Amino acid sequence: MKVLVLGGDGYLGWPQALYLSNRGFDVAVFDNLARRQFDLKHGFDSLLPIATLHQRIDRWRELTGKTIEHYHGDTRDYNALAHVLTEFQPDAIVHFAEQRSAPYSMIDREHALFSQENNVLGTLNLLYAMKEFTPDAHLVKLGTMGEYGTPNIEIEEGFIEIHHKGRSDKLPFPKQPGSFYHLSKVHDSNNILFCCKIWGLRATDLNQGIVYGAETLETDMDDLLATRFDYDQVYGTALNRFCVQAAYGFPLTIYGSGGQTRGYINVRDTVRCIELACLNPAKPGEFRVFNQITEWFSVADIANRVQKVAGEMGLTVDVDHLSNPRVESEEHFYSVKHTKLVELGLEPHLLDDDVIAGMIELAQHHRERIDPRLIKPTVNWRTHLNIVKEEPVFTTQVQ
Ligand code: NAD
Ligand code: USQ
Repeated sequence: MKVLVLGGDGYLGWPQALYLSNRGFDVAVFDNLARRQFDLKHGFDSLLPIATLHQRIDRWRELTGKTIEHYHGDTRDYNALAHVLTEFQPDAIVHFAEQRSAPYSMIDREHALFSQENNVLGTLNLLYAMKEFTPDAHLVKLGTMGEYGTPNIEIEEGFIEIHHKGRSDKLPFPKQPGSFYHLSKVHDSNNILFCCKIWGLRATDLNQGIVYGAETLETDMDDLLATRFDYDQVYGTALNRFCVQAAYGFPLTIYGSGGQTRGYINVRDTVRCIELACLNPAKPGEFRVFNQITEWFSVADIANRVQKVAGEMGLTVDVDHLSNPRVESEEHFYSVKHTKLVELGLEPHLLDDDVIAGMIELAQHHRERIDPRLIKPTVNWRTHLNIVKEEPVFTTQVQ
């Protein structure tokens, strides 16, 4: 099977490309390197040093004899998509290539516009390119659990049976996203569903939870194969950030009360989920949704567990409750149906103390690379609508 990984230089795209290549898939990656540009512009950096995409691919070939094709391009560039689809002729297209940070999308008007333009128009462009050049390919699209928000009922896997005034229908589950980034994923989902309906495209929308960890079988083979690991306030996600904070001795940054509950998944399970989606494609015209999480925790639960494990490792870690820079429920019901990937064969790696200890050890190993200026949140959900900015709402300095 030929799999094209869009966003194949990113945190998840790179280990995905390695994982599939290692299992005999014919893999190509497509990326515009925008994520690396963001770091260069703002002085951010991955905790783990990452090799260039060329170095990574060369090292993989030296170690395994396997080739990963590389295309430099932007999903908003129709010619670039036309080129890769006609030349590589993928059976499956795994689409990671989006601006994926909620805080980034809430910096100000320009960043909100960029997030939606990059994500929504890039994906719409891809849908047109698929229709024209590879109408039988299977789109495996990375969505997010945050599309659903935190409703006061169990979250179904994409669709919900509604009974209303004596009639019934199965409809897309209501969406209540919490940032312009999360909204971009909702818009993508609607566009993909529509294109499956009108053109007979086949698609799987993976509503993925927060990913943690940096190590897979393949990335562990060599330092040059490492994937990025973000801990900063814009791209770093909760558990990854807390492990780095613990290793550095920074108080764990809980936003608000910490009752915010989210679905989580280990990066080792992410790569398997996507393999399962590729191996079991949607039918022509079908739009499927899988909830790609393995368990859920509140932010406070996660912080307490990191504090406990760090304590057992001899580290003294405080927990801080910061004024919440986001607008979100801090106490709410949360329950998610997530059986479809398990039915296809997923055997989850759940979060245990050894996993947390391993992440803290990784951060300790790279402690000299941790920049404490990048940890405190400075993007605030409430200030992005200021038309006249009296002071920058985004700065990499700790306030
Ligand atoms: P990432 O930022 O590390 O990787 C995204 C990659 O896509 C980057 O290499 C970037 O350069 C590239 N890219 C962005 N826009 C592009 C464009 N227009 N054209 C070509 N390339 C482009 O992000 P990630 O953490 O690997 O996330 C990958 C996907 O998974 C995203 O769609 C994200 O929304 C989704 N997701 C991530 C998480 C998580 O916890 N990391 C959780 C749920 C869903
Ligand atoms: N949070 C803290 N302290 C921190 C960082 C985050 O309390 O230092 C809280 C946030 O307020 C939020 C929760 O932790 O309530 C999750 O935040 P996050 O930054 O870990 O994750 P989020 O912004 O939701 O985004 C991440 C990825 C995104 C993906 C999403 C999956 O960046 O690409 O779509 O997780 S989900 O959350 O299921 O929508």
